[in-house]
Formats: sequence, C-alpha cells, structure tokens
Amino acid sequence: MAVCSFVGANAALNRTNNYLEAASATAEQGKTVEVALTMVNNTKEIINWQTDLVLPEGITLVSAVAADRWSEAIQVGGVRLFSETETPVATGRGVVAKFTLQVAATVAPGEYDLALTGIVMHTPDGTEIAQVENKGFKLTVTEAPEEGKKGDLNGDDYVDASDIQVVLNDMANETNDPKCDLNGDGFVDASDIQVILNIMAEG
Ligand SMILES: [Ca+2]
Ligand SMILES: [Ca+2]
Repeated sequence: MAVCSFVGANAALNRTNNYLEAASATAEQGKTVEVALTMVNNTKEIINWQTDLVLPEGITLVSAVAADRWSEAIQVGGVRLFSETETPVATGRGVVAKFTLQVAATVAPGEYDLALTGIVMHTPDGTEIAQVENKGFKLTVTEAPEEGKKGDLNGDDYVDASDIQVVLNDMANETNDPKCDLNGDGFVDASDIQVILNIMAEG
C-alpha cells in the first residue's frame, strides 16, 4: 500500500482520502466500451475536477456523461475529462462519470494498462487537491468474432454445391434453419439456393 503523503500548501489534505479511480473493463476490437469513474473524497465537498487518461495507441476517449454522484456536465478535451462547476456537487465515494472509449479494430486482443493522471479537484474554499500518483486500470480487448462468409453454410470457407446440399437437406427435413434463409424472407426454399448460385457466379 502507498504510504500517506502530503504536499506543500495542501498538507491538510491527505491524498489517500481524495482521489479519482476508474474501473477495469472489457471491450471488443472495433467497439466502444463504457468505463465508470469513481470519486473518493472523504474530507471535503468537491466543486470541480479533472483528469487526463493515459491511453494506448488505438484507444481513444470519445464521450463522457455525469453519473450517480455528479449532477453537472462532464467535458471531454482530447484525453482530458473535466467538469466546470462552482457549487459542491459531490461528497463521499461514488461513481461521478461514465466515459466511453473507442477501441480501434486494429488493436490487438490482450490486456492493456490504462491510467488516470494529472488529477486535480477543487473544494468550495478554493483548495486544490492534486493527486500525484497515477491510478491505473485495465482494459481487456477481446477479438472480434469472425464474420462467416455469406452462403458458406457448412463452414468450410467455400461457397459451393455442398452448401446447396445443406439448403436441400433443410428443405427435405423442413427444419427451416434460419442460417439457411439466406435472403431473409423467413422461408428456406429455392430462392435461398439461388442466393448461393449467385454468390458462386460472382466467384
Ligand atoms: Ca461451404
Ligand atoms: Ca429464404
């Protein structure tokens, strides 16, 4: 555990009692993910705050909204989240914002270390609470599911007569398997075989 530490003019404020932290989250490649930002301030009311996000390449901050313990708007500027208010709007511990990260499709699956840095909170009497230590959190990026090739009903990566056979079997058994309904009209019939023939013709 970090040792209690104090700085300069803010000596009365113990940073271990006043900080922002983000929850770890999981996102799929190419998708967005919402992350909860929690404020812990055990000693003072807070009127505004800001933090910068340390993000790996390919992960960007796109938006943020106020959450349970914060009633005022949250601004986004690049990798910075901040609020501009002059009335106390949060005390104690609670989620103050939810921010959205965009994960580029090119980001490799895996676990990434993200961090909050440059955290500053202000109290109504103008006291600044600076949080020096980064508060790290993790983002786990999962692989986007592979889209199956349209018309490849037996999953061998080719669209050919064997896929037509799958439709014929479905028609014979009257199972009406949605995966065989290639034109999406709710029925499995010759028109779905035509879809396969068209795909084969296109090569
Ligand atoms: Ca096939
Ligand atoms: Ca159909």
